[in-house]
Amino acid sequence: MTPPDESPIGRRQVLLGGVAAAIAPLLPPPLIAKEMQGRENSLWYTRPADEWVQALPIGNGRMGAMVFGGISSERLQLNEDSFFSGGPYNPVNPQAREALPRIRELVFAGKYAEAQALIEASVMARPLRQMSYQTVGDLMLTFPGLENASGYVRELHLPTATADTRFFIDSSLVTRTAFASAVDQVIVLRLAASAPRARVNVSMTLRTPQHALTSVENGDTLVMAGEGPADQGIPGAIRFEARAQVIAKGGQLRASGAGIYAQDAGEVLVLISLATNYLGPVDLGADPAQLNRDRLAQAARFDFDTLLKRHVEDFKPRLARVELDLGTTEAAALPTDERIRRFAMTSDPALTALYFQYGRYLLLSCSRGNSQPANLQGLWNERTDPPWGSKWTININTQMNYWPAGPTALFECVQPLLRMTQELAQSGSRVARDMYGARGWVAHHNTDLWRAAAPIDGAFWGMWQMGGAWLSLALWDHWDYTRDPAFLATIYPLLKGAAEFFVDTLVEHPREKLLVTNPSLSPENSHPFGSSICAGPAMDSQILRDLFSKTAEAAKILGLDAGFRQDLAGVLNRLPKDRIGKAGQLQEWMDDWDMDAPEINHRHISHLWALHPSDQINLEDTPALAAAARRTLEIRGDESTGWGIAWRLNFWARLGAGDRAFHLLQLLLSPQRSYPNLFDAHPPFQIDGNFGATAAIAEILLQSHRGRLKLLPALPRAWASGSVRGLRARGGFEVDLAWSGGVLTSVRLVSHAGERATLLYAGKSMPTALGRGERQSLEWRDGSFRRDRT
Ligand code: FUC
Repeated sequence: MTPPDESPIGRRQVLLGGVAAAIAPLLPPPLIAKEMQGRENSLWYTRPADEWVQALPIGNGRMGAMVFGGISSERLQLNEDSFFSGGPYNPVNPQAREALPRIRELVFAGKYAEAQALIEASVMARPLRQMSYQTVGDLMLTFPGLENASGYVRELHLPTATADTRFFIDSSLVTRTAFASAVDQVIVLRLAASAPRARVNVSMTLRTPQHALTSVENGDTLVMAGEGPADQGIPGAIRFEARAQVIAKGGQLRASGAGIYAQDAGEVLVLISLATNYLGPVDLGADPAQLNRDRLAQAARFDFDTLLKRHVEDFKPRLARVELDLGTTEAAALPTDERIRRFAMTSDPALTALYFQYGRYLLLSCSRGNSQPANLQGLWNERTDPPWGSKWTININTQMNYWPAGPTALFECVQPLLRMTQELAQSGSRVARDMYGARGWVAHHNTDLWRAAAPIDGAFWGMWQMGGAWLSLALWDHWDYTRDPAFLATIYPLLKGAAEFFVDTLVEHPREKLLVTNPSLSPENSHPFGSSICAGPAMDSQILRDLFSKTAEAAKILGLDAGFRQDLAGVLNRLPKDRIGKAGQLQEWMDDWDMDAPEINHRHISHLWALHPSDQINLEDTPALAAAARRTLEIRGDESTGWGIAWRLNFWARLGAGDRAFHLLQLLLSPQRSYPNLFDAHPPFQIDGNFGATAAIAEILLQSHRGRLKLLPALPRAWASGSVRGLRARGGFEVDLAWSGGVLTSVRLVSHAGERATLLYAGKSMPTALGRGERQSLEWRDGSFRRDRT
């Protein structure tokens, strides 16, 4: 699988050396295949990007760029993830507290539309909408005289996280390489050309739709400084700066107006730094110009090769923690956009493996260190008014973004999610106190850079209190993969505060005498009575079951809060259980309304939360509920938005239905649902589908719950033979699997936490009791697990 020399330069020489490369566009597909060997881990194309969703994303967690790969012009669309509209604000609606008792009465009396109207009038956040993520702008380059290119290829090589553009002008090879370095905190762009021309002529400018000024400093640095926009009546408080330093080997640099022109340079290196004044939700004390100056001064000490080497050494081992081989076919030799077009009609298992690694690449590129967590578009957004504000929707989307982190060993990506949840717990405690008169903290269905936590958009969507609870459980799940005691101690206050809010606000259902949320809703779905507003939807009780039990478990492990554990046990017993309705389905609401709901194929399937991401419903322990979940999935249908399909994929994997999961993968990996750059289309673009499907591919191969490690639990027939190395299982396990002819052949296990587990495959089980750091290899032969003979 590994090409001889993985540096972009080395691969370029292998791939494009000689005359064959120059005539690559003229070659028939089999010869192109030969030409493209070593591209297994690349997205690549034979044309520049015309549109944003064809451009290739690079990112270092905090800064990102979309690389268009043009010939006579190039565009790098730039993002910095703390650039949002507005500024610090408090969205609390103080009327809520007084209105809530009446709203609860209306809900229990079945007057849902009236309840919704009262929520609209007295509970919704002020302002009603949140702030949105902004583009910084573009670095624009024009190359006079570059015409009649041949042998054009642009490529995103995942292991090295580099975007390369290469083509010939006459017999001179023009190369452009871009990457976003996390170690050196700069975006690097190198422009070069080989003999006989071997000269680079380029003019460069920065442009933006924002309110900003552009200038040139020292004759070699483009500077663009400005302010973020006001939004919903909240003044713009972000100050941002983009700085691009041009370092030319030979030739001349000339500045004119707000542009820099490099003439007859042997090579041009552009170092880009982006920064804002944002330090935290209420701290705007950073100096973006100083940050940029310092970072550029640091980075400019290194030449291109050193910057690249430092970047690759940082990125490559992280991506390499997991390897997936699902086999390869001729289709793998085609450009990526062509493979997407054919995926449903041809066998191309390698595209699934590429999609999987791309999902991991994207998460590593948009969520690391001090960055913001992956937002609705990860890190990449070219607009000032992106769909849904490109913020954090926490009734599924943000949590889905982090589903691959545990199973595919991207632990560092969780750090920004932890920080956001900690900040939300602060702002959410004000919402809990001032709107509900409750302890703890609460966040509704969205948040933004300012960590707004009150209900937004309208009662129909926003009146749902489980966002913070679900985020806390996502962090618990991360602990479950790593079993790091320090991490558990860090997240315990979040779990506890989330649980306290519900201990204080759950109310007794007058008919059922059970404790329920009220007012609430089953995310974004209307019940038959003209509203989404209800009491105790199934999802809420499911989330609360996990929240209370995991909080109690964490307290027990940490030896804390014995009294609170008692309180939790008391409320846990009084939550409504999951119910099976008249169509054999799992009920979405306390009453059996599902079959009369107006949108029976709704994209959200919130009440299957217990099946995934939770394990409350599973094939082994709750077969009747699992059958009801299956019935619900049949009724809802397969067609949905990108993330809707990705969630369905995970559900079917949990139900052990590999071929059905594969069918959903075919729906997702089609031109309707995946753009040429493999971004998930939820028109326009939303990254959760990428991440949800990446997690589902892992889920098809390995599931881990309650000490059970299920090997190949949902293997589709289309993946007859293959192997995976480095997947993670809950309990701190690392798992390698190989299979052939649809049957497991071997499993290797490393225990990082010394937990016990039982391996399950084809109806057989095998207990393991490895100590911390111990390994075990087993073969599967003649229908049984056997000790490896090697
Ligand atoms: C939820 C979904 C929409 C979209 C938005 C960002 O509201 O229902 O489909 O994903 O989040």
